Amino acid sequence: MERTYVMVKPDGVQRNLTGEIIARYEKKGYKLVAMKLIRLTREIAEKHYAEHIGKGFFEGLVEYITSGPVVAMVLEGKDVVAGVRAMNGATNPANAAPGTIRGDLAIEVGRNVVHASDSVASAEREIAIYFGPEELISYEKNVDGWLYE
Ligand code: IDP
Ligand code: MG
Repeated sequence: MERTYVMVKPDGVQRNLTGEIIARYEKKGYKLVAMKLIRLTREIAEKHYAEHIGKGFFEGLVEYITSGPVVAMVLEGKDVVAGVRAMNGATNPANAAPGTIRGDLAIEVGRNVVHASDSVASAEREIAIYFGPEELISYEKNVDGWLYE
């Protein structure tokens, strides 16, 4: 089953949106297989956002993402990478559709409350940054038969 890396960013934690954001994924049917509250160091932030090093917004992004604790998690489900990206909405909340997390809960691109991996390859890379294999819990849920044929 596919997995993705998701993170409630510091603004989401500070604005007490952690529960609401996780609840949306849970209600959809995605399964939490790992979760923890952490504070990113600059080193981890640079690793996570390596593709953006050198861009104009990079320093602001590092300041933002290291400014307070984040809730890091791994979600599992069929096509979960694309599914969570769709639920999160466009990177800039100004362009994010109502009904999406960013469309409903955020205003500016530099405060867009949530992160999710953009591909299966990114998910594997990002999960490995934040979690050891022993922290990923595979388990059955009785609801699985009501979610998948
Ligand atoms: P994503 O989070 O939707 O994958 P990316 O393009 O990978 O979007 O950018 C990573 C993060 O960097 C965004 O979520 C946002 O917080 C921040 N960011 C991206 N573009 C800008 C910008 O133009 N100004 C300020 N922050 C930006
Ligand atoms: Mg990205």
